[in-house]
Order: sequence, then structure tokens, then C-alpha cells
Amino acid sequence: MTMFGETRTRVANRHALITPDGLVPSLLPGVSGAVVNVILSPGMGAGLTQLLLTFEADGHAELGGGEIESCAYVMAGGCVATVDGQEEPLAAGGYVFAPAGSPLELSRPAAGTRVTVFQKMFVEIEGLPAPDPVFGDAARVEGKPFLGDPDARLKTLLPEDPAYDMAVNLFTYQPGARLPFVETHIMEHGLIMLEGEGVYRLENEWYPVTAGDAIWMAPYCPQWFVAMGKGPASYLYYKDVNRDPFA
Ligand code: UGY
Ligand code: MN
Repeated sequence: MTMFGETRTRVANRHALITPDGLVPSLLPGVSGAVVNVILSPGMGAGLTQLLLTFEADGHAELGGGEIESCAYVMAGGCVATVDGQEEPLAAGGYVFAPAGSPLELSRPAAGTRVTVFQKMFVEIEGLPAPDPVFGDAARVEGKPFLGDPDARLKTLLPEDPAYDMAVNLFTYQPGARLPFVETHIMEHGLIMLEGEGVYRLENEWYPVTAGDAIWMAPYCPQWFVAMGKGPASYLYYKDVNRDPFA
């Protein structure tokens, strides 16, 4: 229960914690029959948008296209994803990447389907082929020990190929597992906690976090996480990758 006049949400200049209690829906062109929460956006200084879509049974979304690339991950329920005429059913844990120039269509959702979408402006490299669409299922991706720790496992959902300038990863920590050091890096993150709880350090603040919380980390935001619950904690996150800092 939230205390009267209180929230754990905190929006700072170089990081943000957005908790579900304060979310207010907005209308987004191309989306119907869904509650849309634009959780992260350029409006707060972020270089990405992170959307949470909660569909009704007749919901439909057409996202991206133009210079925008999109990656959608189904957190609960299921729907059909279409990119460039290729159509795939996605259940919970299913995901899809639609490159710039290829709108992402989500249709025929089960009522209550919840989808996180990360979007950014694609940065082209001359002479490099454009990235292909990707359809996948997180259950089929191997979780690799992070820097040798078998209790902190990382699933890399998109191809590790210079054609892609967006990474979307799934991190699962056993209780007590943590990032081995406080990271400070050029890459920006958008993140949503999928399961469990822990403490996230963002710059010089420490935040208790739980499933449903979203986080923005600007480039160079010092960051660290420790899983503190009785069960595993997992989060889905975005990262901009593979481009020259001057691009
Ligand atoms: O990929 C990453 O930079 C990751 N280790 N960061 C994070 O989980 N905050
Ligand atoms: Mn990081």
C-alpha cells in the first residue's frame, strides 16, 4: 500500500526509478485497445523510449517504422507479432525486433497481455547491411554466468553483431547475487524488473526495487544491483551498443 502523498518514484537528471503506483496512461498514435504507459522517453532526457502496453482482447499496435527500431518482449499473455509480412505467435517470454523502416505490428492479444517495448533511432553505419528482424523466445536462450558467476545469469536476446545498435538482455540473479562491481559506462539503460526484489544503486542513491519497477540509467550513471528477496530476481534491460561515440 502506498502511503498518503508518498511514492518510491524518483526522477533525477541522470537516472530515474518509476514505480507502478504513479503510472498515468497516454494515447499513442498506432495503438488501440491497450493501456499505454510511456515509462521512459526523451521527455526526461533519455535516448530511448520504454513503453508498457497492457492489451484488451481487441487490442492492436503498430509501432516504429521510419528511423525508429523497436524491440518488444511479452511479459504476460500472448499475441501475434508481424514484421515485414513475417508473422509469429509470441507467448510470455517471446520477443521480436523490428529494424528501422519496418513497423512492428502486435495483434490478436489475449486480454491482459503485457508487453514492454524499447525503441531508439537507428544509427546506420555506411557499408554495413541493415539488421534483420528477429523473433525469439527467452526460454530457448542460454543464460550465461556473468563474469564467471553462475548465480548471475545473462541472456542476450538479440544478435551480437555490429549491424545491431540495440541490445536487449535478461538478467537473473539468485538471492544474494550481485553485479560484481559498480559499473560506469557510456551505454544507456532502460530496465524493467520482471521478478523478485533487490537494491539498485543509481549514482549515489540506493533504491529498494521490486517486480514492476522501471529504471532509467543515463550514459555514465554508476550502477550496481544486489538481489535481496527469498527467490530469484530478474530484469529485462536495453542498452545502446556498437556505435562510435561521435556517431
Ligand atoms: O550490460 C550491462 O551493462 C549490465 N551489466 N548492466 C546492468 O545490469 N545494470
Ligand atoms: Mn550496465
